[in-house]
Amino acid sequence: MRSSAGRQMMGLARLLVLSVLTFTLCMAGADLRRKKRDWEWKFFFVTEEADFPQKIGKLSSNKSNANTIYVIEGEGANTIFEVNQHGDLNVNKKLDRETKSEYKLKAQLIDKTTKEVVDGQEDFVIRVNDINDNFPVFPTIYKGSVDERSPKGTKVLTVTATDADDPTTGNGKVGYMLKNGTDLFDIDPQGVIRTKVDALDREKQNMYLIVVEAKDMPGFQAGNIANTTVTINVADINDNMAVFKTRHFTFDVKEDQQKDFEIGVMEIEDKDEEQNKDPSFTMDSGVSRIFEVVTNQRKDGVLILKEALDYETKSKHTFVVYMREDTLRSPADNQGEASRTQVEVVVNVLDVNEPPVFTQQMYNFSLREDARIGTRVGKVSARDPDTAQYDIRYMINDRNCPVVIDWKTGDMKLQKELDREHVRSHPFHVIAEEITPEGLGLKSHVIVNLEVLDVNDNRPELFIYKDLFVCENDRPGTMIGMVSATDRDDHKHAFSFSLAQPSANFSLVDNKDNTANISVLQGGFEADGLHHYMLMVMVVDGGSPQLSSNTTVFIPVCKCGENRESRYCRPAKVGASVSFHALIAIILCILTILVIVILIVLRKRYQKEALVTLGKNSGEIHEQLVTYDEEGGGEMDTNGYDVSVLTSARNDGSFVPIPAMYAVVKKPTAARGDMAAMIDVKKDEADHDRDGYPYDTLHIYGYEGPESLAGSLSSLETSSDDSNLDYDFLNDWGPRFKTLAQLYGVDSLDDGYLY
Ligand SMILES: *[C@@H]1O[C@H](CO)[C@@H](O)[C@H](O)[C@H]1NC(C)=O
Ligand SMILES: *[C@@H]1O[C@H](CO)[C@@H](O)[C@H](O)[C@H]1NC(C)=O
Ligand SMILES: *[C@@H]1O[C@H](CO)[C@@H](O)[C@H](O)[C@H]1NC(C)=O
Ligand SMILES: *[C@@H]1O[C@H](CO)[C@@H](O)[C@H](O)[C@H]1NC(C)=O
Ligand SMILES: *[C@@H]1O[C@H](CO)[C@@H](O)[C@H](O)[C@H]1NC(C)=O
Ligand SMILES: *[C@@H]1O[C@H](CO)[C@@H](O)[C@H](O)[C@H]1NC(C)=O
Ligand SMILES: CC(=O)N[C@H]1CO[C@H](CO)[C@@H](O)[C@@H]1O
Repeated sequence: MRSSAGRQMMGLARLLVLSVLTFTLCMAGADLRRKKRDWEWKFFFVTEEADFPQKIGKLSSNKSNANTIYVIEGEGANTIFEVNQHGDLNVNKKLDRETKSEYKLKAQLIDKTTKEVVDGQEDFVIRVNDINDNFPVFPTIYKGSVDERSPKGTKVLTVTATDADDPTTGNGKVGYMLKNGTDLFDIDPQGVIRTKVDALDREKQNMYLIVVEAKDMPGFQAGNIANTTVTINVADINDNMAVFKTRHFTFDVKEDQQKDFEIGVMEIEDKDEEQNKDPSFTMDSGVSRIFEVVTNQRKDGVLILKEALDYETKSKHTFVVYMREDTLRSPADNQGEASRTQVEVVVNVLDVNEPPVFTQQMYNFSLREDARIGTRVGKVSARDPDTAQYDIRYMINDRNCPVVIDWKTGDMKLQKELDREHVRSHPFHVIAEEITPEGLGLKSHVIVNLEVLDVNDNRPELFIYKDLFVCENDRPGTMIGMVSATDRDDHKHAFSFSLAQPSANFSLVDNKDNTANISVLQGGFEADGLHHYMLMVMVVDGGSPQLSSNTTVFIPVCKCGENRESRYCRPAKVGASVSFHALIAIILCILTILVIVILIVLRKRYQKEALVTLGKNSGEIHEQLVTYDEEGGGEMDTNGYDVSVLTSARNDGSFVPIPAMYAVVKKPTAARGDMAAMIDVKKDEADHDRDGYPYDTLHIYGYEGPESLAGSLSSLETSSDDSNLDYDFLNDWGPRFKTLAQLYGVDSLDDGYLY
């Protein structure tokens, strides 16, 4: 609270003076002393920070005597404040007004022995008197801002210091003073800082630090002091003229630069902050057609190309660019530099080798579709825009182009026949290339469009609305149908219709609107009679030269109902409905399908043969096990096998193959009575049977008969005698049965069972 002992002493001295002053004032208002009941009443005052114990007053009642005592209660009673028998009120502690400025208490007079209340309870107040023991405080750091060139007296900011001391006294009041910067700023008693001049210049100094002092007891020399440093920023306005950095700008630009090309930057100088730079640029009208100046982010001038330059036309552009600022506060700080707001600019155009230029952006030519090959189409022309003026050669790099070009002159001729009904226009590119000594000349190309003009070269085609037929009950004059025509040529159609051959049965009326009506001339048609009628209609198109076509219209005769709905018509002649071409097409189709089928079959066969030669290794071969449990049921089984047949076969020398489920083998016709022949036939059959069972299928040929060496196993005939057997025939069987023949030959073993 207090800074030093010296200061405390001074403060105390001041306090004393004040206390006395206050007290005197109180006494002067003598009627403050209240007479109530028997109390002799008083205000009590105590000074804060005063030494203790200290008597601050006396309670007194005229009822007090030796037997009575004073009793107090309330805020601070008997702790801070004590009363003795005589009513002397003492303070036992240092008090601080800023903590508590008033104590409310009550007093009573009590009989010492009986404890009876002698004089009733009464309130009284002890006030703490202020001394200047607190310093002013600036609660925050202050920052302010003011525009440069602001008029004198412009408010910048307000500072406020607080003082905890009693605000009703000088102790708690605060006065302000600037400690420095007083040449530029002022502060008033309320702490408002204002400008004192109108010449603040951000470009000279953009910030001021000013010390503000706050002191209590304003008006007195004494008092407690606090100070703070206030920051005052000077804000920018546009008060500096933008000027060009240099007096000349020179730029080089290639002549082939496109529109909107950025030629260069013309730097400016402006001390103002960016947002307060506001230059705009102008040029003489002749120049502003070619060039344009815009500002970039830094507010410099950027020279832009507005139109393509041409070195050959003008190789150097010299002009003046003017700059001004519309929002400038005048007079500008740098008024003296006004001459630097305009600048001379030189743009040098640099020569560039440019590709050839065609005389037109695009060429349109047209030819009649009947134009002959070699007809002149037209001419394109290009030139070298450079000073070198090289010759040009022309090319068309399109093999399908119907036009050839003379490489030297650019003349074009037709090289293919045209057909408007096929392609209406032929767009193509013509390339022009400079012929330079080095070879690689620059190229450019142009689009040429060749339009094909129409010639009436297509005959009209008859067009029949709906089915045309005539009814048996049609009356003369009945309209049986309408025809029209189409034409692929491109002219206004004006078809005319007539009958190429006069008809006794029908009439044709040209409707003159590209249609014609066909009507019955005389009735009496019979569906069972003539198959159909034929009408030859001639159509002439309105083109030039005029073309016509004759078309035969078939009109069948039908049995009809009431409203000409046909019920039954004689079928039209086949030849009439199916054209010769369609017939050919159908036959061709059938032929093609046939050939394909044959090819597939052949291929299958070939594959099968390949399989056989490949042998068993091929995974394609299906091994098929065929079980032949075709053992007859014996003599008992007269259902499954007709034993009589077997028997008869044996007896009459014929044999009957047993029917097998799987291998149905044809009966060899010419093998009667000759087993050797039969085996040969079977072998041969098996060898050449491509479509039959796989080669490893077991074939069993049931053969039971007189020729079988095994004879009959049947018990029907048990009379067979082994001695009858003659094996000589084995020799006739050829080399394959040689071994057998040796074994069972005449002069071999006597018992001849062959298993
Ligand atoms: C005390 O003073 C009051 C008036 O001042 C008076 O009426 C009263 O009688 C006095 N009491 C005594 C005991 O003197
Ligand atoms: C005022 O005094 C402060 C502290 O000494 C200093 O920083 C500031 O620049 C001074 N201001 C002026 C305007 O002289
Ligand atoms: C401002 O107050 C500080 C302490 O709060 C002191 O050091 C400084 O000297 C004072 N400046 C002036 C100009 O009174
Ligand atoms: C060529 O024809 C096109 C469209 O058919 C047209 O836009 C163009 O202007 C024509 N050019 C010339 C040079 O006639
Ligand atoms: C041809 O037939 C149409 C439709 O039936 C009819 O409107 C038109 O009048 C006929 N034209 C003539 C010339 O009779
Ligand atoms: C069509 O027939 C008419 C008359 O018979 C004949 O004069 C004409 O030349 C024929 N037209 C054609 C294209 O055959
Ligand atoms: C039904 C009918 O009138 N038929 C006639 C059609 O025209 C031929 C001659 O072109 C006549 O012979 C038919 O009698």
